[in-house]
Amino acid sequence: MAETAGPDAVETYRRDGALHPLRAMPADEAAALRARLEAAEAAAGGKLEGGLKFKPHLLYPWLYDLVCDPRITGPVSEVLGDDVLCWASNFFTKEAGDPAYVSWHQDATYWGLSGPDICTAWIALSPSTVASGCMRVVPGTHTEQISHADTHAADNMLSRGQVVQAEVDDHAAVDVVLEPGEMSLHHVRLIHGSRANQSNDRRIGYAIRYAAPHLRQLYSDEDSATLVRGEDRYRHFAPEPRPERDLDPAALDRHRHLLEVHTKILYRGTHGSLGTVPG
Ligand SMILES: O=C(O)CCC(=O)C(=O)O
Repeated sequence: MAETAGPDAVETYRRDGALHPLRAMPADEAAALRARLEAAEAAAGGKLEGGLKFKPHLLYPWLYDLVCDPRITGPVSEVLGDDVLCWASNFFTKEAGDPAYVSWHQDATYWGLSGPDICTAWIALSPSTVASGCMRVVPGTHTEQISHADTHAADNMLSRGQVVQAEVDDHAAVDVVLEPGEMSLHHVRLIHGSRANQSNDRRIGYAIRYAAPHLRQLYSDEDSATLVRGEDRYRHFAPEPRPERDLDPAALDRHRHLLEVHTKILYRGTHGSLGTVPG
């Protein structure tokens, strides 16, 4: 599998703030990952909710290996630079017929990071189609940060139900249709969202947030990230070890602390919560 986003990729990403579709792995590998996720969900008693939604790569070694996979980090490094940290990851899973949606937003809004050198790789583990509520992006909207309003609306999958305070031209939006094993890359300031899942299969996307190591966390003295490519000459983020096995107790302990740190960052000035981890 090519570890590159292909010719013109950097130019396209700079212009549009997004690149898609890119093949990250063969479909059968994506199916195996989906089966592994669904086994983890069955063991957890349902979807990875609450604290398990936060940086699950620090709780499941197979996700840690995925965020480090050169077939993903290679294309990411072409747009971010040779040195790449994984700052966070989470699943966006919509059940078949699920009314859950994602309002128009820019990721950078509540993350507290000091600059825009952050790129999400969104990996499809099931068909992400117009019917299943694929991600929709508005190309070229990544050039400025716009303020957001918190709605906390029911069925909105975002932490605060935040929505960008600007008129979004629906006709300018592009559907990011992906087959299992394909991925998209999007810029941290790109306006994007998604509609409900009207298909009869789950829509499972794994969003991995990659950042350049020169960035700093502005909302907390403490933050952490995993070096996935190159070197970290800045050490602004504490390193994160690979979990030894699914939900191993040492990893759960470390994760509980990081969850508290991130709850303070993401919900600064509010009483929101990212939830808790079991155990
Ligand atoms: O999965 C979706 O529909 C939205 C994903 C998203 O908002 C993100 O990756 O930042």
